[in-house]
Amino acid sequence: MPTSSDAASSAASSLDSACASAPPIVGIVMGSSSDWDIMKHAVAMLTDFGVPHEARVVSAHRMPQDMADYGADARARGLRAIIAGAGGAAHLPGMMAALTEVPVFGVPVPSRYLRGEDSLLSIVQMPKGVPVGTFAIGEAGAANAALHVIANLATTDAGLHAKLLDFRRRQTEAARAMVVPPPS
Ligand code: RP5
Repeated sequence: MPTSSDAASSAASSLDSACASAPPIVGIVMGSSSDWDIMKHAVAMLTDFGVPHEARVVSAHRMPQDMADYGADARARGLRAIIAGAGGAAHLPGMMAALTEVPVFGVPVPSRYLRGEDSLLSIVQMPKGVPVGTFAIGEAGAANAALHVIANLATTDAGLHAKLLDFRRRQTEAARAMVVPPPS
């Protein structure tokens, strides 16, 4: 079974044609290209499931107008979810959530000095009224944000639901095949 890191390593080049040519329904934004090593795991998951998406750098503090424009246009462009990753004083997910009614899911990116605990608290502690669904720090958070979006889309998409069931089945089989101690 291909692993998510296999998929992630080829994420940039493996957008399948259906995914690449269809209008995106999921937007992935991140505060810097330095966030890509984490956020590529969300891209890889959406690519594997054939969910049309786009990925862009939209820095909250360095590109505030671009961020505002992205949020303002998101719903009209057909986006049904936005996955926003940022590190440090991670304003992007919360600001994006303030700018659109499209649901926003935040991924705390590990930071140099506080290992992403700053990113996590910045994203998760939204005041009441403007929610950001917040995921784990790092790679698992990015992959799970995508899986969460996929699960939501699958509630009204039978084909995507079948793919999600298959993903879960393969994951279960892989876990059942595990032995301890693990082979070196
Ligand atoms: C945040 O600052 C980004 O999301 C990134 O995690 C962090 C560092 O950005 P760079 O200095 O690497 O561009 O805005």
